[in-house]
Amino acid sequence: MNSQDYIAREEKFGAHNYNPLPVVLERGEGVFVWDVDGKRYFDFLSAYSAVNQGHCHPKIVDALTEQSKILTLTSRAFYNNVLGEYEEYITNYFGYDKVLPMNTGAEGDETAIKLCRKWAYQKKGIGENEAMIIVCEGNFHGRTITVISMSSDPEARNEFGPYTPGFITIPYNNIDALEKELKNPNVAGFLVEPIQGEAGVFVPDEGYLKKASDLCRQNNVLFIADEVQTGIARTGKLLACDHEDVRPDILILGKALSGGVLPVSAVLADDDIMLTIKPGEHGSTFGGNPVAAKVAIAALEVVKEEKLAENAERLGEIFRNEFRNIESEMIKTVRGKGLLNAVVIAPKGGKEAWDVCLAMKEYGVIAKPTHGDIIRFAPPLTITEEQLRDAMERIKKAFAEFE
Ligand code: IF1
Repeated sequence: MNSQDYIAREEKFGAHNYNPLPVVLERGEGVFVWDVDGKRYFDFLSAYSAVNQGHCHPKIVDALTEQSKILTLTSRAFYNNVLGEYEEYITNYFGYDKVLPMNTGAEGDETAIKLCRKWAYQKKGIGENEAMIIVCEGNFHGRTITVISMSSDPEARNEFGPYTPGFITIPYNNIDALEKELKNPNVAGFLVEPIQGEAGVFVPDEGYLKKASDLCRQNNVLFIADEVQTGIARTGKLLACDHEDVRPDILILGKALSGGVLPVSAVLADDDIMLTIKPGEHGSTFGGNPVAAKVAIAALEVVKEEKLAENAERLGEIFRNEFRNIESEMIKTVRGKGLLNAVVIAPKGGKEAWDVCLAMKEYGVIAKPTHGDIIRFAPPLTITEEQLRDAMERIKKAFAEFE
C-alpha cells in the first residue's frame, strides 16, 4: 500500500470530521516521525502539544508496558496500589490538596465546570441552578455538548444545539469586560486559557491573567485555568499561569500529562473546592487507571529531568527571532510563548497557509494550518538547538518557494 491507498481507506471508512495534511505516518522517535515511504519529518505539531516529551519517549513507554503487564484497569469501584502514588505525586508536583483524574481534556473541562457549580451552591450560596460561569470569546475547551455551548466558533457549535445554559461570554484579554460581569452575584467561576490555542496562539497582554485572578478573588469567584494545551512546560514554564505567578483555584491538565501515549487528564484543586463533590456524584471508568497513573508519573518526571520548560523558553526565543528574520511577504505576524507559536500567513498569488504547509512537508517539516491563515509551530520540547536550526533552514526553503 502507498500513501494514497492509506488516505483512500480512511476516506472510505472513517467519518469525515477531519481534513488532514496528506502525510501517512508510521513511526515516531523524539522530534521525528517517519511516513510509510520512510521519509523523515520534524513534527512541529506534537499532536497538538500532547507529545511535549517527544515521540515514544523510552521512560514513558516503559511505564506503559511495565504496568500494562501487571494491572491495567480496576475501575474506581475498588482501590488499587498505584492510584494513590500518582495522586500524591501530582498534587505535590503542582501544589494542590487534591486531584480528580479523568481521561480527555474535554472531560477535564466538564469536571471543572461541575466542581465550580457544586462549590457555587455549597460554599458561595448561589440559588439552585442559578450559577453562571464566565468564558472568553474564541475559547477552545473540547468537543462535548456543554463545552461547545461555551464556544463562539460557528464551526464547533452550529447545528449541535440545543446548548447548555449557564455561561456568559466576554472578549478575551479584556479586564474591563470581566470586571463588569463579576458584579453579577450569580457568577461562580471564570474559565480561561492562559494563551488561546485554537484561536491562533493568542497571547494576552502581560498582567492580564494576574489582574483577572485578583479580580476573581476579590469577588469570590473561582479562577479556572484550562492548561490542557499550555501546561506541562509548553510555554517555557511548567504552567503558562506561572509566567504571572497566578495560582488557579481549579487547574485543568491533559494532553502532555501522558506524553501522548494514552488519554490522561486531571483537575486539581484544594479541599475547600474538591470535597464539594461526594461519592457517586462524578467519575469515569478509565479515569485514574493504573496504567495512566504510572504513565503520568513518568511523563511528569521527564519534564523535570530533561528541563523541558527551560528548553522551551530558550528555544522559543530563538525560533521567533529566526522566523522574524525570514524575508517573505507571506509572513505577517510571528507570535507565541516558549514553544507554542503561530505565524499568520498573508496569501500571495493564490497561495495560502495550507500551501506553505505542503511545501514545508516536502522539505521535511510538518505543521498544520488553522483558521485558514495561521500555522501553529509547536515541536516536542525535547528538540535541541541544532535540530531547531536544521528545521528552520527547511522552513526558510519552503517559504522561498513562494517568492
Ligand atoms: C481536536 C485546537 C489544539 C484544548 C484546550 C481542552 C481541549 C483542547 C485548551 C480538549 C483540545 C485540541 C483538540 C484537537 C484540536 C486541538 C487544538 F486546534 F483545537 F486548538 F490543541 F491546538 N482545552 N485541543 O486545546 O482536549 O478533549 O481533545 O483531549 O481535533 O479537536 P481533548
